[in-house]
Amino acid sequence: MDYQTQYDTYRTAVEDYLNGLFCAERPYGKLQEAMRYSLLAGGKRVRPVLTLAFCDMLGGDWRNALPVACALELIHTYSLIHDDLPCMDDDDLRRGKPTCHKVYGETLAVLAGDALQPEAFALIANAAALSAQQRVDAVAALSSACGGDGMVAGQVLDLSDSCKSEREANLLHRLKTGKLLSVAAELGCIAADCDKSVCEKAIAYGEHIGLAFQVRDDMLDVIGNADEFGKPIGSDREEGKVTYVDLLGLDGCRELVERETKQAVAMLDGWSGNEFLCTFAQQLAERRK
Ligand code: GRG
Repeated sequence: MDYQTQYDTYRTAVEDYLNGLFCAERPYGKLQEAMRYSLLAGGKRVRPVLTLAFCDMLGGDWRNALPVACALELIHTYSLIHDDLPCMDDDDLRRGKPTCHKVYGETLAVLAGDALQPEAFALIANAAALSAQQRVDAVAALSSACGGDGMVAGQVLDLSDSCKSEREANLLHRLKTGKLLSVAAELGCIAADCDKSVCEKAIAYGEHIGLAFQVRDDMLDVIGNADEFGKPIGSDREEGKVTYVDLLGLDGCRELVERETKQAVAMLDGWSGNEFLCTFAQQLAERRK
């Protein structure tokens, strides 16, 4: 199977799974609608695809990993809804569409993000094809990645405007962006029932692509196309953020993305069937959206 067909196979399975969530009739106004609005707004599904691909490469049945992969996408979606709020980045557009609070108001957007978090852990708790130990391991990995020593800590650093050096930027982005990408790989290993040494290499792959992903994001904020990127170009600058482009220049950023991508690919050495994940890392490094 070629790379794009494999990506589309995973991505379609994720879309179908997500599409089946929060659609029962409920007398809670527009809560479910707001959750689905952001969940089904056309994300690239990078994180769940990564989970499914790791599970697949490591000999697991990737379909069994769908609940944990989609749990991660619920967490990612909550983080985007909250990040776009007026009290955080105050963005009107995400993926080329009005942000959740622009459509449903601030209160419901906060609550939609709130609801997505426990719902994510419920998906894992109820993942029938995984053992009790696998579910506990997945909950522990995901909660640690998105919690007070993970993505939320990265967001606090980002909003505190304290990032002035490459070292500070690395810590911020290792937490804010890197944690969800490395846990994506780790969840795939957990679903395939791998031992710790395998998980460690997968996590390292996720950390390297995480940094490359963020640096590329900062580059696209300068050299991207607003229609493709889904939000206005230059928004980081406007918000007064110090980006990797400020710290390293565009050429320095290109070199860093290349180096991190190579290091990510090196983590896959020795695993048969690693072609998809090698190409995945390279595609992220060259992405335009
Ligand atoms: C609110 C606790 C809290 C955290 C927010 C994820 C995040 C932290 C902020 C989003 C802003 C941002 C630029 C984060 C860097 C990571 C990143 C590029 C996220 C966007 O992920 P993609 O490109 O999004 O995978 P899609 O739209 O494809 O799902």
